[in-house]
Order: sequence, then C-alpha cells, then structure tokens
Amino acid sequence: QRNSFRRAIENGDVVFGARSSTFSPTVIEIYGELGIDFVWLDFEHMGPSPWDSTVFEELTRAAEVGGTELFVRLPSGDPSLIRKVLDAGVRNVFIPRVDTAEEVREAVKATRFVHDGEPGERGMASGRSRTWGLSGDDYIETEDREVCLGVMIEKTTAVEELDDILSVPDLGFVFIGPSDLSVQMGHPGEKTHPEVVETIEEITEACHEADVPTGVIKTDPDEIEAAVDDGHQIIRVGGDLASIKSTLSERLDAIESL
Ligand code: 3PY
Ligand code: MG
Repeated sequence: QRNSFRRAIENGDVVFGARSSTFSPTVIEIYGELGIDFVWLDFEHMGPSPWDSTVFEELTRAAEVGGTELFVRLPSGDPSLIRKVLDAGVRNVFIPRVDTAEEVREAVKATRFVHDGEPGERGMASGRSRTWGLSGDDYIETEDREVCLGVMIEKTTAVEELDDILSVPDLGFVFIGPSDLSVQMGHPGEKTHPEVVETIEEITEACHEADVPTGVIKTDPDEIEAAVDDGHQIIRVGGDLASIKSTLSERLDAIESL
C-alpha cells in the first residue's frame, strides 16, 4: 500500500496539510474529503499518550477512510516509541528538537528493517501494520519503501551539525521550526528577527543542496505562494482549532450586525 505523502515529496511535488488538535477521527475524515494531503498530529505538545497504540489505530483508520496521510510529531526520537507508532500503521513520523546526526541516524534506523546496507532496528512485529492492510509477503520491503521519518531543525546545535544530519541515509525530510529557533538564538518569539530569518534561509538552502525536502508552516495565501516558490514541499496551512475560531467568530459578528 502506497504512502501518498512519501511518494509525492520524492516526486518533487508539494503537499498541503493541516493540524488536528482535537485528535478526532471525524475531523481527519473531513480533512481527507477536503483534499488535505496530510494531517499533523502533535504528540510533542499535546495529545493522548503515544504509548497507547489503539489511539493510533483509530486515527490511521480515519486517514485511510478519508484518503489522507497522518503526519505524526512524536515527543522524542526514542526508538521504542517510533516502533510502536509504526506498528499501529502510521507511516509518516517526525522528531522535534534533534541535536545531533547520531541521534537522527538512530531514529531513522528504528524505522527500517534494512538501513544503509546494514540490519535496521525496526523489529519484526505482528501488529496492525503487518496483519492488516500493509500485510503480505512483501511486508518488509513495503514498510521500508513507504515509511518516512523526518526531523525538525529548530536548535542551533542541529544547525551546526546540519550537513552531517542531512547525510544520514533515508532521512525523509526536514521541517523547520522558527519558534524554537528564535528561542535558541536568544530572540524568543521573534520569528522574523533578521538573524532567525537568515538562519532559516541557510537551513533551507543546505537541505535543498542535499536533496532533502523541507517543510514550513504558513497560513497567509501570499506567504504560502512564496514558500512554494522557495522550494518548500511540505506546507501546513491551518488547523481545526483556528478554523473553528475564525469561522464562528465571523458568523457571530455577522449575526450581531443583523
Ligand atoms: C517551531 O516553530 O518551533 C515549531 O515547532 C513549529 O511547529
Ligand atoms: Mg518547535
């Protein structure tokens, strides 16, 4: 079974996603119906415990029904956590706050049965990803071909090690984190501080030189267009909470003026 997210970014296409902070299977189905390519589920800052694989099974099912892909931010690159989430059927995961290439290599290895010509650390499971849907004689090949792990570059330590990080085989993508970068660079909250902007440009350029797709968060249509022009391929364009707030507040304003 194909992972449309990984296939698209490997083909050089752009994918558009939205965050679901409600972790509602229904919202995920609606996103799919709308044509949203990926659903950002954030287990770094919120969410049910990722150790509960049944939560991921429900959410993965909703994504399959809706025709979209889950894009799961884990709280850390702990290999035991990565394996659990993949075994429930999730295929796109990413790790926040990475510091070193070694840490990135360990995380990628946890997603692969074979990594860089050596045995990987994925681990043979008999969970949902194997017994249903993705199952079959070619389970191992399919998983290694379709699972995708990325990292967030949002720490100065990672920026310093960026070339080594980008040379880790099978790294799927880099997502840029301007907010944490602003904190780490001593300009907390100032995402448009010239030094932060310059660092983001450097990260983007290094990733593209290494042929690693990049992702950013943009909600303004002009900024989305500019991000695509800058070569970013993974763009988060909104989310459920912000959409609820803006739609209902506009509607209430309209009702009040009747
Ligand atoms: C950041 O900007 O730090 C992020 O993690 C974006 O989600
Ligand atoms: Mg961050």
